[in-house]
Amino acid sequence: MAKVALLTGVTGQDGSYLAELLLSKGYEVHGVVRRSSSFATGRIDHLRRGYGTNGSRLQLHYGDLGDATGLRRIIEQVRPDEVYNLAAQSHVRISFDQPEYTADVVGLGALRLLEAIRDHNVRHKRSVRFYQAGSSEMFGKAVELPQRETTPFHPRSPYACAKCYAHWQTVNYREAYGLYATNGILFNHESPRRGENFVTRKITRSATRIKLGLQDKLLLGNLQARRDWGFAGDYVEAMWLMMQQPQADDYVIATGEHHSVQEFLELAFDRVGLDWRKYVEADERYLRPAEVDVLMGDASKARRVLGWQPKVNFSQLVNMMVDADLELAERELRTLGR
Ligand code: NAP
Ligand code: G4F
Repeated sequence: MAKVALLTGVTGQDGSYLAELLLSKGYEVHGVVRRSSSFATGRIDHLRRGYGTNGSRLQLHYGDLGDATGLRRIIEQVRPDEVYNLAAQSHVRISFDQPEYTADVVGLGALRLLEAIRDHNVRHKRSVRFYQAGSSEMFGKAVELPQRETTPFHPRSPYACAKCYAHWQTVNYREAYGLYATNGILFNHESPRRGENFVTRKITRSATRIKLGLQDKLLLGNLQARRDWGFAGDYVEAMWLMMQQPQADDYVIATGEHHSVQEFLELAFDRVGLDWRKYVEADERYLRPAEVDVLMGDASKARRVLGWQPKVNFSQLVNMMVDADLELAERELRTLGR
């Protein structure tokens, strides 16, 4: 019998890579999508093509992390073996504009799923496994560098506070009810599928559009912030590995290197043969009320226990994203008939 996985956030960057990975492993995959006035399934359409005719094992269900009844119904219908909670209002800057909504979806959303799984397990004598998409943002104001599983949290945004709540509820359900509930504490991970308002994708999209004359400048905030950037495709493998262990636990997933936003800019613009200084302007709208200056993770526990390590390095990641966005910009140019 194929294992059954349920993914919230299946339409997001990580959801799309994880769905691909699980399908390739023979899973039956179910995804939760929220209703919107236009389709949000662009990242997973290639996995759904022919559904109903060629037996695709990806099925979608309307649901929302704000709606506990709906989540419970989906879990009852799908009867998953593994639930990956990837859904979130995941933009840190925007969480300062929408703190209450962010806390509801990110913090209480995780609790709604945990409660639904707890009841489902008791009712059906099952042991559904739960993965919580935790974030290095929880470390926030660096107490130590690199950050590891034992580093205390010091969240610096409504988003990070909500992720801390979800993290501790996940630990609590493991300890209180014996749930197989695991926290991945993932550092920044990017890809050509990254949302366009995160800094890496904003840079690669702009550099390539500027190169082709589709845009003339790029407005950015703090260029000195430093992040530990990896490739999303590598990071979803770590999520799956965490869910295959005999015991649930918490793991940091990171590359162990940190680079500034400016270094990312330099590499991306170099790749298309441009000098970023001629095009980038500072815009205080992109500054945050509280900034996280530096994040860098120590993933030695994941390496030791899960046998996980990243395959794509920083410059390969930048090049992969620039090359994909150059193709996208060329398509845009053709659509404009230029
Ligand atoms: P993403 O691209 O922003 O995707 C977020 C997903 O959540 C989308 O599918 C979105 O649906 C869905 N969603 C948002 N609000 C929802 C709601 N109320 N109910 C149901 N679904 C909702 O994020 P990502 O980069 O893939 O990240 C995946 C998870 O890992 C997130 O929880 C994020 O906070 C966490 N994380 C990410 C990173 C990173 O560097 N990428 C690092 C650490 C942790 P729509 O498509 O409809 O918007
Ligand atoms: O790309 P960012 O928006 O990512 P951030 O804030 O690090 O959060 C991402 O990674 C977290 C893991 O650590 C996830 F939990 C979270 O969901 C998300 O995926 O910003 C990175 C840095 C920040 O210091 C920001 O101030 O880039 C700086 N930055 C400078 N100019 C900018 C911009 N960020 C954005 N989004 N847009 C700018 O114009």
